[in-house]
Amino acid sequence: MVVEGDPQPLTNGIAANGRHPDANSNSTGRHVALITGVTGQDGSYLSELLLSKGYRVHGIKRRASSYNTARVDHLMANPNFHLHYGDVTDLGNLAQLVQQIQPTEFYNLAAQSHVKVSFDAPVYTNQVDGVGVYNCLEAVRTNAPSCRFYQASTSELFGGMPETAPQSESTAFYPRSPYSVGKLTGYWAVVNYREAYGLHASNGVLFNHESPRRGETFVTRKITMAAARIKLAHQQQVELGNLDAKRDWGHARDYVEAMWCMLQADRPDDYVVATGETTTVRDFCTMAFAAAGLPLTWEGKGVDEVGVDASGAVRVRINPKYYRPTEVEVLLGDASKIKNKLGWASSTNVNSLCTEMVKADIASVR
Ligand code: NAP
Ligand code: F7E
Repeated sequence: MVVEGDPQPLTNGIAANGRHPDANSNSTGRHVALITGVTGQDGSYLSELLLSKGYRVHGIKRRASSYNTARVDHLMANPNFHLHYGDVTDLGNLAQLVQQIQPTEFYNLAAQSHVKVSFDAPVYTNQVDGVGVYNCLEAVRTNAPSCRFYQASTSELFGGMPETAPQSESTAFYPRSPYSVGKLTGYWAVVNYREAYGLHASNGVLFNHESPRRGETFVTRKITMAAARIKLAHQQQVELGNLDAKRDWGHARDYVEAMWCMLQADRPDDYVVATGETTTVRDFCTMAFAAAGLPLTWEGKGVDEVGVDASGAVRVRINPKYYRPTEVEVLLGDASKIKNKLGWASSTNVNSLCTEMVKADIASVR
């Protein structure tokens, strides 16, 4: 598979009349998905899942100065996998792609997804995570109104005040970062397009989900990479922020199945997706270092707290630069609705998730 605009021949299948052969899929019954954020963690797992179900998968990737397709490189040779350049801030581009491809399912996974970074780039984050959702919805509404729509909403919407846990579809929203304020716009845009235009549009309110493909600056991956590198003597220690934050961590591979389930339902709706178990950052660290064969003990308090290994070496330290201006303290999801209505449940616990990530990171240390 080659991306349009690359110096190689064009193989994204858009014909001279501007229509992709998939534009006839609605009449032939073939499932055709268009995924934004295809190069991200979830985009890669979702592409694998849909290809395994016989879908034709089209992904939108941003132009970058170096290749950014590492997570989907293994899919490039699949004739049912196509990439197109685009950006969710560009309505014209999205509208043209939807018009040409006529997808039967649209998954909007694109986002500036880092909460801490959103405090540094609040306006940009809202352009992508808020206005970008409107662009996707408008592209679908005006060019393929029977296409089903999935929006990557987030547990960050809840704000994580300890008294609100466990959080479910009926928990009030209290966004605590520019990221979650942007995602709040996206969430309500989806509800509004469903009610105003009858679009089959659903929000997946997903709690944190991780994998060996997780971005390196999210806390789980930062920890599993550090444990692997310290084990193999490539690094001495790691600096973290708030060790007391609690997260409900599931596996991305399980969570993309929940996305798909939502679009197979007769009626669109909004669903919490979570494991129902919450773990502190500190305990995740303990788990990861144990999986690397480096059991940790914790000493000191506050910014002076350290994680020490059996030889007495300090392996984890606090650096307040990783604290956030406003923190989301406790996320713990109640996923009863999706279990009861769609039969989805998480199948990976945090310990197996963490062990899988550490093993993968040990295998890839060079
Ligand atoms: P990720 O790994 O950060 O991937 C984000 C994707 O969006 C990447 O492919 C990125 O492209 C793309 N992107 C960023 N800005 C874009 C733009 N302006 N136009 C088009 N594409 C753009 O995130 P993820 O963990 O897979 O999460 C997927 C979605 O779920 C995101 O919307 C995230 O906010 C949401 N979410 C994630 C979690 C979680 O725990 N993982 C939980 C709840 C919700 P590049 O590869 O070029 O950067
Ligand atoms: O932080 C704390 C940090 O950056 C988790 C995104 O996918 O999930 C993700 O957002 C916790 C926070 O994820 C470090 O303060 C401590 O309390 O891994 P994270 P996140 O902010 O929960 C939600 C559901 C999304 O929607 C987002 O897109 O860990 N923490 N020390 C740290 N976090 C980071 N990144 N780095 C540290 O050194």
